[in-house]
Amino acid sequence: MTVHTHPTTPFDDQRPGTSGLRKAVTVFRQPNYLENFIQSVFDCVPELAGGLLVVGGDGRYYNVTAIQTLLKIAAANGVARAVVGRGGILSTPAASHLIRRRGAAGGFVLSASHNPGGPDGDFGIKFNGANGGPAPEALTEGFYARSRGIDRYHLLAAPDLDLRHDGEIRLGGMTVEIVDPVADYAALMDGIFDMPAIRRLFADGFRMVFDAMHAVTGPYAVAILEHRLGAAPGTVINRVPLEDFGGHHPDPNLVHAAELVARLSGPDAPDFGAASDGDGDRNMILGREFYVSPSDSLAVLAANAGHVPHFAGGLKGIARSMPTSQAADRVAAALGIPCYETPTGWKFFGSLLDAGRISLCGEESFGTGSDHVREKDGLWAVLMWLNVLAGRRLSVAGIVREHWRRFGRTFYGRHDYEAVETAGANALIAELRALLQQLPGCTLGGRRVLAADDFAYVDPVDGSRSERQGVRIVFEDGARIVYRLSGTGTAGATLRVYLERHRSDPADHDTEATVALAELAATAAELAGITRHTGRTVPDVVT
Ligand code: VG1
Ligand code: CO
Repeated sequence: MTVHTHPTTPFDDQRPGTSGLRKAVTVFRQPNYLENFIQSVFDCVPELAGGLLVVGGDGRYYNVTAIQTLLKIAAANGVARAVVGRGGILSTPAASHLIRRRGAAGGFVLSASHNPGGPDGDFGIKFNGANGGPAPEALTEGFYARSRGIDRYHLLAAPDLDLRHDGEIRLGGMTVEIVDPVADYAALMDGIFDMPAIRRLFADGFRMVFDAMHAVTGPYAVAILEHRLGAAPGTVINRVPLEDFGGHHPDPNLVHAAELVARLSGPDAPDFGAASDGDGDRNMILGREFYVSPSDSLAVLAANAGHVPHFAGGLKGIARSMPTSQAADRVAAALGIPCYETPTGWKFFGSLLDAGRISLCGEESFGTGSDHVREKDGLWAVLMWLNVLAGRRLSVAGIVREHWRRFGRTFYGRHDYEAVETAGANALIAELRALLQQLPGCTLGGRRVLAADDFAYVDPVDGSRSERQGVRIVFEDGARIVYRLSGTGTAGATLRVYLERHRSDPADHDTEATVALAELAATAAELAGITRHTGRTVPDVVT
């Protein structure tokens, strides 16, 4: 087996977005496209040579093909050992854990997360560093810069490997170690939660449904929920990972997890429902006929973390992404701990977690996590809820309603306008930016604007600065409107409009969120000229 150096020419569209490089499969299949990006990472991370590398993906179409190429490039770039999930499978949180546990120099996670898969779907590749977390912005910008000047890549001329069985294989100078994707992750969960209490909860007749959406969490959820915790066989639905996720979006929200939502309604519904996404880092939490908004979930888990052995010493701090509701801030204030506000994307939580400043963090986009890994973690969030339910022996709705009585309810909604024309979306944001200075003091839809800005973040640990992270309008009554463009979409632009409003009076708490936010939504649409710029009158998805 010999190393070949292949000449290549750059592509100009390899800038990683919110969560790595995400493109249509057809884009990734262009000759040298994958090779260029991977080689760019190796050129920017010299520690990989002679080091250990973790590799796995969410099992979508092109996963194994890409891993074969990746391993040959890794071997040609001097990686000493690659740890690969059996069959090329690793959930994002499990990959993060393996990187940390094995002291790896980094890892590649091959996934386009909640985007649809298949030959006409999307693919993605993300590099995580030695702390197990997504590469920080400075590094991903470095990958991009390198990709624009790349003129060669190194590849070992070798046959494809059989990744179906645990064990070790030599690939040139590199050892490939194939491991059970679930074992280490399940052991980590055992050490975090009060598993006997959760086991007793199930033994006492508690029923749940977990929707793996034919994505990566199926094997993890079966092993942990059904085998270790004694949930009834069949608790995990859509449990077999499929290359095209059965033709669905593996996106856990009320629209795409319709089967789960239907199961949780009706008199015979189970007590608890949950779903995860393509790569296993998201979570949606449902009670019987009850939806927990992700922003509330973060706040409720923070307020109840004392039931979980891992947090027995208390929480150090909480962080949330800027568009996530301020419900968690109220809990942090009550606990007397700091609450940080970061830009969208998990990479911004890494330095706070590494520095021990926060224990819990979350995003409105169905992402919740803690210091146990450096990614958001879907199954962990489900176990966290189960641990709280086992400790409190209340219904999901009971816990959330009690939380609202104590802290007030923060009504929350995100309106997504998907695949709109890029020029119109950019113009909309540009016009909003131009308006910002005039807004404070104005009255919009009956509310006075207190402040308006384009969110800029200075990392309190390393001082790095990130600009233009979302247009934010804060009203005197605490309500907010936030606008930003997605960094994970692959067709045109996706406009996200985030709305929130707080109500203390319990008499208001039973209002539907869409009703409570209707005025604010109208204000947001009018102020930004959404119809004028996008031609749309209603959002595609409301979460
Ligand atoms: C979206 C979410 C963001 C999340 C990101 C990755 O990004 O809004 O909160 O971190 O997806 O999630 P954007 O730029 O499209 O709004 V995942 O599950 O794809 O790793
Ligand atoms: Co994901």
